Amino acid sequence: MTITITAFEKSPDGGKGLARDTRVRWALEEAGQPYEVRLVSFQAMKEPAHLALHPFGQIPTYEEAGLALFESGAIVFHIAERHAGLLPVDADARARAIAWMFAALNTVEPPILELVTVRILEGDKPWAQARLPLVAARIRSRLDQLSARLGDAEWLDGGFSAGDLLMVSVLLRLRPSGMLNDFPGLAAYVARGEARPAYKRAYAAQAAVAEKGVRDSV
Ligand SMILES: N[C@@H](CCC(=O)N[C@@H](CS)C(=O)NCC(=O)O)C(=O)O
Repeated sequence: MTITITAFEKSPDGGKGLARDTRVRWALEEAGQPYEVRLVSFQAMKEPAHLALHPFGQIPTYEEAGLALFESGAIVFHIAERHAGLLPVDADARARAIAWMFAALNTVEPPILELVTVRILEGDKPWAQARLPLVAARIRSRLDQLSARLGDAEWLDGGFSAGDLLMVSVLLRLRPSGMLNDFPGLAAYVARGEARPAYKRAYAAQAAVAEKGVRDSV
């Protein structure tokens, strides 16, 4: 059954892997599942055909046989449920890994997204400079807590899981800010995620879209 996901035709990050199709690609690579990608423009994302797949007109989406999904967390969870390697078999360990998936998306990602919002979308507002340190402090607080929990462990709870996949994906969004450098344990954790062959394949695939875009435009 062919799996098709959607991704930006022209990612605003220029192929740095920060768009959320990368986490879905990564999960599919970890699970050893081939997939196809339909690239969509910003305009196409807001048109009825795409809105039928994604009510908020965003990427990524996931289609497989009669199933269509949106929300990167739900998609990664679906992949992890259907294929071995991303969730432990033991029921309690599996529940803890799922808790880390939610923690990544629900507790750690929101303040990181706020930083992106205040820097890029609200950067020209008169209050943006005053708001920045508040948002940064919220992120630091979360990173302190996460770093304390991770300690010297390789992954968040035993072996690598979908919880780590999402947490690393979320933390990667901080790279442009340089904030991760103040948390060497977390920086090393992120580097371990990036060193996984499945991540490298996912990263290369999304980067190739951006590179092709540049080649086609010259
Ligand atoms: N919570 C959603 C967020 C999806 C999202 O924000 N996608 C971005 C790309 S990473 C997007 O499509 N942005 C374009 C837009 O919102 O118009 C998820 O995790 O899938």
